[in-house]
Amino acid sequence: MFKYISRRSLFIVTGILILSLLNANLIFASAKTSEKGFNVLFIIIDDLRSQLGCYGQKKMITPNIDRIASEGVIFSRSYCQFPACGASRASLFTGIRPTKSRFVNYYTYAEKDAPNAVTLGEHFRENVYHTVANGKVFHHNDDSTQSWSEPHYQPDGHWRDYLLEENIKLEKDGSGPAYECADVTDIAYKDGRTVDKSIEDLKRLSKTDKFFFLTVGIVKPHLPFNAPKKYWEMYPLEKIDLADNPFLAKDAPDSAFHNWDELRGYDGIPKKGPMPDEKARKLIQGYYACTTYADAQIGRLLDTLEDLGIKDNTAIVLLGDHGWNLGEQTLWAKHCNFDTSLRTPLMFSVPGMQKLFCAQ
Ligand SMILES: [Ca+2]
Repeated sequence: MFKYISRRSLFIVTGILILSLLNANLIFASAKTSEKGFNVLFIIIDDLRSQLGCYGQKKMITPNIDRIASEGVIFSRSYCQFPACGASRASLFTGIRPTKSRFVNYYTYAEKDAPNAVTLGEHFRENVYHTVANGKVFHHNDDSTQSWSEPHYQPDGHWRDYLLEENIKLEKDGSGPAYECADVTDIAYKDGRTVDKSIEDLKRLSKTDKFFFLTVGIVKPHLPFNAPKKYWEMYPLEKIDLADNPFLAKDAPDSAFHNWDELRGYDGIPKKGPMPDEKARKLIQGYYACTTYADAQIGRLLDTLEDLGIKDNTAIVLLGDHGWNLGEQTLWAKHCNFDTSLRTPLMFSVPGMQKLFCAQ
């Protein structure tokens, strides 16, 4: 049985991870031959809600994330510091809070807003770890590159990653759709290739004499909700439930709400007014499909740890950068201070960690 631990903020992730390693005298392990050390596989997922089986909800199919949770510690109330990619990640990886002038939007560069901060990756690198970043880790690939022992890997292709010709044309003409269902393999989309690269890294790094800190940034379920057809088919449209609170929160100020501009810009989305129910249902289906696609990629990483025989000396951390609204409080996207936007999963699976965090 996994344990639930409540925490109020993702801000503490950096501190918890580093302190737990220090407490176990792991940071100072000089080489992989030390019995006290272990590798770290750090998985960060874009825009991931806490609507997972391991959080007691059954709407999305995520057996691999649930697998990590079942073997470790799950944080039942973890919240991001800022509900947008760049600012949240900059705060997370520097361990520094946002202010009115620091870490203020999705486009934040950690190294510009906090030039003297030691990043999490940098700290590992300075303490005998080999550090690697694949996919979306910081919001910008060229942010805080001193964190990594080798160049940051990003798969080729446009970030919106359409595969269907009609959608590529729409994107060239202005803006593509908010979702895509293509009958393709997992590696046709970028996250599959990020994980391919990460699997090769695991094979390579498992043979070296240094521990590794491997960060893998999975972009889905970020918009647009593009995923292979087989994941869409796991969620029949007629069984998709709409949000049960699609109304303004009582007594909340106007500033609590926004016009979900991130989503409005996509083809086929109304430019103003509420989301039609059928479109809402399709978007929720797409978000779920993308989450299960992301989960399947994580499963490939977990299987590789087992195949290589390094699971027992590898700590796994999984978290999202913030949540996402699927029609709750009239809202879509993030960028608000409601629970659905600020809350995001956080879990650790570390050899021996239950002794560190949980009193049985
Ligand atoms: Ca994000």
